Amino acid sequence: MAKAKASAKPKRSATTKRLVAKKMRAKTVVRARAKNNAARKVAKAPRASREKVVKARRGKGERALDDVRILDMTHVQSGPTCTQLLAWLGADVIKVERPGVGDITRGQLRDIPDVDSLYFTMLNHNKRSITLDAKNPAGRKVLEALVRHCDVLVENFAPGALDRMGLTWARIQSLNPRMILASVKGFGPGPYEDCKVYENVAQCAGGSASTTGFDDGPPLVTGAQIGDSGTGLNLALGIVAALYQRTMNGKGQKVLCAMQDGVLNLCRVKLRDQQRLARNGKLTEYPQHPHGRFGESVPRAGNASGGGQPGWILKCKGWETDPNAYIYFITQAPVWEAICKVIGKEEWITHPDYAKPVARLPRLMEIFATIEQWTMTKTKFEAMEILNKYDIPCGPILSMKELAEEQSLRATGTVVEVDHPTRGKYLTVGNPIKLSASSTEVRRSPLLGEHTDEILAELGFDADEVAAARAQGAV
Ligand code: CAO
Repeated sequence: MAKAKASAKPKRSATTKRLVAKKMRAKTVVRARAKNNAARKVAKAPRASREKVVKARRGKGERALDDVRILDMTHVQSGPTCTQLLAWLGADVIKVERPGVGDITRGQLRDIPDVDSLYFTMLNHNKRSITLDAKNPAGRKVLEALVRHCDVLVENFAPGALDRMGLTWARIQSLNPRMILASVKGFGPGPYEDCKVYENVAQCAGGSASTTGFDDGPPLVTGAQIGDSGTGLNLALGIVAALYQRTMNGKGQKVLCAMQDGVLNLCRVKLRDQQRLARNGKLTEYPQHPHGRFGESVPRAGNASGGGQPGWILKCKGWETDPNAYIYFITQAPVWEAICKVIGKEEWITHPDYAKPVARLPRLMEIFATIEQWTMTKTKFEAMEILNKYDIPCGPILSMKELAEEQSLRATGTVVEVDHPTRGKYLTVGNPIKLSASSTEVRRSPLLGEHTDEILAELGFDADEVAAARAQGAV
């Protein structure tokens, strides 16, 4: 960063110097008073809550985001994935929920009556929960105290909902000019900006559904939550970038991640193909080539690889009864000779119709059918073992059951067993981002309002104020 030249600094007059010194003394007094007040609060608190107050103080850099406080006004999936990641990176995430109601997912897809659903628990680890009614004046007071207290406000309400709670950007900035306001919305500015959006709407509007599935079938949505969790990831990155920029300019800013944009970003290769199709009228690595027809838009390509190395999903031994006895097989050009040897088609190594990648393009389906004759004689794991010896890129189709039982994923903390006071033990997906100096400990999700008293005390509300707010149903 460029530093201002010393000579460029205007010289101070004696009066200015006196005023500056006075200001500095006043600042020191205010700081000392604040410090004493905080110390008094800790000293006055009973031992157990004193420990909580001390614990709640900002961290010491053991985790990447130890110093960051998040006001988490997210619900459902997209926003909660973002704040869960930030919590895993060390941020103190305070989740605000409506009294008696909470995040709607607490009660959705329940597998145990009256117990927080896996839907909720698996998206809200390592957070604290405070209940408050943002539309009640006493609740609003708490909310505004939280805005002053936190570094980032994350929300994914329907468009306009935050404003209706009184938290316009202007109000947020007047309360805390350093605040970063991070939002997920379905669409960015444009014709659909006011629409409510769920995962599959984003997949359809972002180009994923029109390019997923087989040519002779309808558009398909994918199981991966690219609209929700994908956008949550984008938002987390935006927040971290805004926090970094704030260290340089001292200012907050808005971060907006639209789910349509997030899905389209993940479908980048299909926009690439759209332009190739427009130029050449065909996509030679697609299964439609050379026998099918291409229209004006990128067609659904079944299981074709999205890149320059053709691939397909092939049956393995047991496919008749096991829906996941399949392997993804890539005919990577540098290992073509090895592939031919493994499947017993050595003549293809030099045959003019098969030797070069371009010659193979019109014959890909025939080539994969031949390779499949070989994979069908092996289980997917046997095939993996053989193919990997020759560096042939391939991957077994793993079921959720297999992933849940995979010990290597347990060892890395990618799949974690968590204990919960009302549901008992369950499995979750841990932090997919591994930092060497910021470890992740996955802690259970909070019960509804579990930390309300603790957080109100941290914000400086005394027992009478808390009782009054509670009597009004504000917290
Ligand atoms: N106190 C008082 N009111 C609260 C509150 C609190 N603590 N928390 C929420 N509310 C209110 C909101 O103010 C809003 O009220 P109004 O609309 O009357 O002002 C209301 O609860 C509901 O908010 P919502 O419209 O966001 O919720 P919804 O269930 O109707 O819609 C969703 C859900 C996801 C479609 C919508 O929030 C949305 O489009 N979000 C943006 C896109 C997104 O993130 N989608 C991902 C969803 S995961 O698949």
